[in-house]
Amino acid sequence: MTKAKLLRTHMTERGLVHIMAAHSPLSAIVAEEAGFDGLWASGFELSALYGLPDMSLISMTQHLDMLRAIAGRSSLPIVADIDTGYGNAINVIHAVGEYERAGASAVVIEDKTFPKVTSLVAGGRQELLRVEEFQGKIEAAVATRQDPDFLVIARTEALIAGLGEMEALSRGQAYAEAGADMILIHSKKKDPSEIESFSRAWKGPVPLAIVPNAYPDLDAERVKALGNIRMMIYGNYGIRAAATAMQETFRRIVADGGVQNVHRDVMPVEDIFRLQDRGRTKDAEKRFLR
Ligand code: SPV
Ligand code: MG
Repeated sequence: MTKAKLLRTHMTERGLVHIMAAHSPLSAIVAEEAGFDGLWASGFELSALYGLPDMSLISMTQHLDMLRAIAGRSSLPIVADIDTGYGNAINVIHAVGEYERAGASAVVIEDKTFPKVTSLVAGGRQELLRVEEFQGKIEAAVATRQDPDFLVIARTEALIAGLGEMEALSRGQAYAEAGADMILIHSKKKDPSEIESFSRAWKGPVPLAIVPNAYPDLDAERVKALGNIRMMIYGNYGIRAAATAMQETFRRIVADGGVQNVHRDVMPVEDIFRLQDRGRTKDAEKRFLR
């Protein structure tokens, strides 16, 4: 069974899948060990890793390199965040081919203009494409995939752009008609009311995906009660957790004048060896180094 088929099966059987953001193979391995159903190859996380804002500054090649490296070290299905698809429908055709070959099981394409501005930043410039143009991009993605189980997920930023629920619903419907397998509805409201209202009003033919970054109170139990959300993406928690841990540890080392205290609170290096799959190279050394 392909990973894409597995992801679809899990959504059907479990009702809801939990997808963790990753910005590196190490974060992906940690997510897999924690028990997530899949990985989100996040544009925000990779941008932050480079110390850059999430504004189409990271190239497709950089993102693909990350995804390929993750696919080589994790057995989880990967949902690729390809932003706007790197341009028009022609760019989408190229991107979908590359991402599927690199090991992605799904792509999420958002209906903003290229270059985009990250969704959650206050006062961000949020411009949406014409519906017909974005439908063309979805149709191009669907026509390009090789594996029929590879998911094409259309993300509408209508709520992010302040265009209201009616616009978000009609865009979602139009994208489903263009062949999207799911609609990702995003919101930057600090409470889940917009998402709950959209989800109740959604009568489209495909299920929904959400990214509860701005509205953390919407947990899995509440999501399941809404009925039509099948995917929860924890969009920036990998990089935020990593940055929190590094900030605290680095400050303590400076304050303490050494690592004499923090060493007890960070992962032992033996655990890093395990995450690096050191055992495999050890075996290979024994077998092949003469
Ligand atoms: C990402 O993780 O890159 C996302 C989610 O797209 S968000 O940053 O909340 O828009
Ligand atoms: Mg993104």
